Amino acid sequence: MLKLYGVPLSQPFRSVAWALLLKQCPFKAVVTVPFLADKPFGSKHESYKSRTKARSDRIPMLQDGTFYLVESPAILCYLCESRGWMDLYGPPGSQRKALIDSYMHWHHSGTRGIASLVAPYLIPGGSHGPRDKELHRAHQLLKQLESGWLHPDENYIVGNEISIADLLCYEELAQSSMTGLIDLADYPAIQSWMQRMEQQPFFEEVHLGLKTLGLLSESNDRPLNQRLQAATKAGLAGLEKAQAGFVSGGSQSASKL
Ligand SMILES: N[C@@H](CCC(=O)N[C@@H](CS)C(=O)NCC(=O)O)C(=O)O
Repeated sequence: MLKLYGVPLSQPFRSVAWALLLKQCPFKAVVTVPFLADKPFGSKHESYKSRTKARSDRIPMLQDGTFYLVESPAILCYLCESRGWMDLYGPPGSQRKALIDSYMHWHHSGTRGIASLVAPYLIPGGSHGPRDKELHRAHQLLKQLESGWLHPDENYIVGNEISIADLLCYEELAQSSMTGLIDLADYPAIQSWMQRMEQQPFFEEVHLGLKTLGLLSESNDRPLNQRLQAATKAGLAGLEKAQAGFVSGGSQSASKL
């Protein structure tokens, strides 16, 4: 069975997990907590790092047999190509695939930048004060999504079918909007597209962790580390619940959406 290392509160981890669920491809989520390098279990300890062969110590990481892969877009491309999930990507040489690739190259320096609003809450010792510079940058990026990547004639980032580009993009926006750190009221195209994403199978299960975490924009009596732990637990339960109905051994059979 495939293994996916990471935590459900990580945006790129959720993108990959959602793709696996959409395709009813069984996987085991292996809790690997970023920023906890000194913890021997369930964190980025030496055994995790040795598996990445020092290419990167970030999560998510996919394990497929003895093969290990980091970087969520590369993981998603690998899964689509190795399992024949061409509806989520696009046949080699196709313009659909080229446009999805185009978004994914932009994603790292684009939408991913919005994560800087949430990161301080998830990093031990991070400061939670106003983040005007990050907010300004986030709105610049949102404008590029609103009037650029989200084409008015298309339901998704590329065409009228969901792709791995949408999964990557959605998770970055969900991280900030579901925690109340950004207001999307001025972005109608983004809002409509997000609503379409929220109609996709397994939306609830994939976002149980984020929903359990709740608003970061408001004060909360519960210590943040307790909330993060509860959210991680709920997120993992969501992924298990989603897989409970899978037919065993269905990893290679690409179910169509
Ligand atoms: N470009 C990578 C980004 C991965 C990433 O930033 N992961 C974060 C958690 S969401 C992480 O591992 N941070 C810990 C660190 O940088 O040490 C991807 O798309 O997979």
